[in-house]
Amino acid sequence: MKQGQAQVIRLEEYQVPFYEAETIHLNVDLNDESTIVTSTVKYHRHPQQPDATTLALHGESQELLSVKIDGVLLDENSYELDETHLSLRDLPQAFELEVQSRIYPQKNTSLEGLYQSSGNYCTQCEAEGFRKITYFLDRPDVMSIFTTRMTADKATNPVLLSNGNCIEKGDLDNGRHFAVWHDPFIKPAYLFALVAGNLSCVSDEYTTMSGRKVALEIYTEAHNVSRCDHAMQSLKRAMKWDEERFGLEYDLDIYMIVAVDDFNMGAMENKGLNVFNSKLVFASPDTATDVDYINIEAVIGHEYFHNWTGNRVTCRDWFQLSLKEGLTVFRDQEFTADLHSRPVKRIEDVRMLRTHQFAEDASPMAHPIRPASFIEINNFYTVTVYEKGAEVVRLYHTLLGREGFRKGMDLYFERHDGQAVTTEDFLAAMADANEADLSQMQTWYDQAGTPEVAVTMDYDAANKRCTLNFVQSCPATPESDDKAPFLIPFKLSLLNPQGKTIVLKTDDNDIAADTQRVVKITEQQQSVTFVDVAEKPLPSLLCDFSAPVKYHFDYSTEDYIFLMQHDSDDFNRWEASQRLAQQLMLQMLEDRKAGRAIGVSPEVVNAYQQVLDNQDLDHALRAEALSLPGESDIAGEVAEADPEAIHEVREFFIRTLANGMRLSLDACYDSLNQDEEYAIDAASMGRRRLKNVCLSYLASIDDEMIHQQCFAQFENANNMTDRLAALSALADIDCPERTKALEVFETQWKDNPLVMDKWFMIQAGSSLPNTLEQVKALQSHPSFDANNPNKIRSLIGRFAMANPVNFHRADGEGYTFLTDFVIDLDTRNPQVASRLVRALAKWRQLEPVRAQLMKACLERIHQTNGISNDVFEIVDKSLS
Ligand code: B3K
Ligand code: ZN
Repeated sequence: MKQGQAQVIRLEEYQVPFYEAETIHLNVDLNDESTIVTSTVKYHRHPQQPDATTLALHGESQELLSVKIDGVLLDENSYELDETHLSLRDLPQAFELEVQSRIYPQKNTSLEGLYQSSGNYCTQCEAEGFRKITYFLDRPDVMSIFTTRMTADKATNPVLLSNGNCIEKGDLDNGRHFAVWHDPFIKPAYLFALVAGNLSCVSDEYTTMSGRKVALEIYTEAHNVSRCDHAMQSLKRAMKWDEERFGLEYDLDIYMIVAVDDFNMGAMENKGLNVFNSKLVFASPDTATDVDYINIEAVIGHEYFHNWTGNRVTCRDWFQLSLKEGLTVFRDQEFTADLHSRPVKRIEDVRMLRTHQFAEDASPMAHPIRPASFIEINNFYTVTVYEKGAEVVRLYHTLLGREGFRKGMDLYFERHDGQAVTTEDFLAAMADANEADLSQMQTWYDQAGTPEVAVTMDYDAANKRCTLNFVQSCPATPESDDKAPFLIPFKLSLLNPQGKTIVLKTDDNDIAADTQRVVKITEQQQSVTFVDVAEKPLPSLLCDFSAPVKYHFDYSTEDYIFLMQHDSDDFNRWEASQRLAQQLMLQMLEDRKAGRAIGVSPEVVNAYQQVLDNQDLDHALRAEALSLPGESDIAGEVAEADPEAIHEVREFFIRTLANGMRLSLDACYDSLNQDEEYAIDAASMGRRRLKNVCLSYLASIDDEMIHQQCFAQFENANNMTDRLAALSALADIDCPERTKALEVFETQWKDNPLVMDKWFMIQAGSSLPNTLEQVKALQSHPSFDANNPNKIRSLIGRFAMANPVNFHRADGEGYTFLTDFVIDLDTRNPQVASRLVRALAKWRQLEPVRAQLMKACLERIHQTNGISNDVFEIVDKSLS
């Protein structure tokens, strides 16, 4: 049904709205069967639309009860109503519109608009969920003052929350009560939120830099209050950090966070009333891993930082999504880097960008960080808009320096506070504040694809000159084949044969002389020459990953080993370990295909062992260097990928390293496997990380003693990080300890849904051959819930997105399973279905037999009657 209807929305067709909404009063009457929403809005004609007399309000999934203009009831002939709009005509310059409608939150399985989670009411309005609550101009450039009155049964819904401040509350007849909330800041409808239910509150307080007291409140179901401390402390750290780093202070008297179990994504930055997926709020050492702790802090920070980058200054339209998301991700990355280990954070972010965003850029879903068109905006909350968007923001920071960047941010807020703006406005603020010409930055917003830079080096020994030549290109992507050159800040250094970085000078008077240099590549081809280079150096390229590009340089194995040992840039030392592993595994794949024997040289084993043994390097960085590129990273580098071959080669490489480093692995594991009190600081997390990397290497060796060692760690651990690491090592081994550990875990945690997510995830990610059958069986487990996004992501998502060897089973059963699941889920929750179906999108990168099987599944979905716009868009783009 949708195929014919799917409408493409284009950036170039943007028009200012005909009318603006000054104020909106919502009256929400929550009842067991249904909810009656009355919205009263003061509209006036937009100054740039002097001739407008019509207004098409967005609205869907509701029963319209009445429409009044300036108090006069309209009859059905005076407006038009269809599935998505309420259209009014013959309108005056200004008027008050009252619309009443009925909605059914209890039946809302899409988790968009007003819905229920564990019996409590909550909302999700971004991007276009408000239109499922009432008829309104649901677009981000329409900003209004919101006042919300809620009425509900007091016994079942003692807590009634909305944005801003509570200005009135009281009891009503029949056991009901009411509350009125008023938000003094103008905002678009996507930032509206309402929560009602039986929730407990954890409260605290923060005093801002100007001395104002802000009440901090986290709302959860009663049994989780003891797990909110980390979230609360994280919030306070975020508030302080934003004051110190960006001079930004919180603006309301209260900041609330509500944790819910059913949520389509991570969290939502509604003004003064964030709604969070409970997995990003609750933490205790026995239930949350180190990664969970860090993620909670980062996401609490991210949503808090949106108060300025997103809420105070918002997006003109949804094409500008990266304006708020890329910038806010950049801010949360910096928050984590400032509070913990900067190099480790950078490594993790780059790993994530490469694995997921580079893959997206190479897929049929490739889009610029500011897309030019979409069918369903929910499909564009992507790693490109978020993570590549953050990298583009980081480019300004690299080009302008910390102070220049801050000047740009200050000007951006000075100019645009209270406005809905575009990425051009951000670029202009950065440029104007620094009197810099940044016009070429626009290319990053308009062109998709991962730029590639081919680097060569010429060394002129006679004149001691070293020239680096750069040639940039960018593969064709759906929006264009012919790309203009990007502005690429390419940070580099040169290592002399003793492994020391040399001072870089382009001529004798070079005042910028330093051991690292940011070369601004602006042309398709460009060179830079350094003088006084006494001996032929080895370049260390793209230090700190200074731009989201791929580069090629003809490094040998020995070069990488040299860089692993000597590079003074933490990031690039890690990078060398990754590129070496990648290069070797790609070679092994070719050897295997050609029927040649595969092997790993003692020099290579030794290089990784030296990293492991290097006491001068902190534990986390050693762990990162030993964590090799994943199977999907390798798949992204080959044509006609064969997931089975990739899996075998990678396992072989790890096993060979493990056997070769056995003594060091044992020694390192033993030295780190000490009884220590659990703490969430960078040093303790680093120790656990390295210990568990050692354990996972050891587990690749088929040895009964090691199975017992894993089980011992599983049993004795005093925290979830160690326990889960042991369980996940066992998950890939067919041994009695595996079965026992899974049983013990299930018995202990069957009543904790967030911990059970981990139990599902571990099994869905197993490389053992019967995993698909296990996943199917687990769908009937009492803890599984096919309507809960966390459960779906843990079991089905993990299997389809992060278990290549089993998802890509040669018989195609993995694809069939996912396809059936997606078609069924789409009828209830299109957003989550549309995330899952992306697993099929990269069919063209697979070897022909699997590619055809995947394509057939996509075609089956494409032909299914009634699929949502969400799923249709992904499937259609994947096939075209
Ligand atoms: N802004 C929300 C994401 C909304 C997703 C809507 N499909 C969370 C965030 O990025 O902070
Ligand atoms: Zn965000």
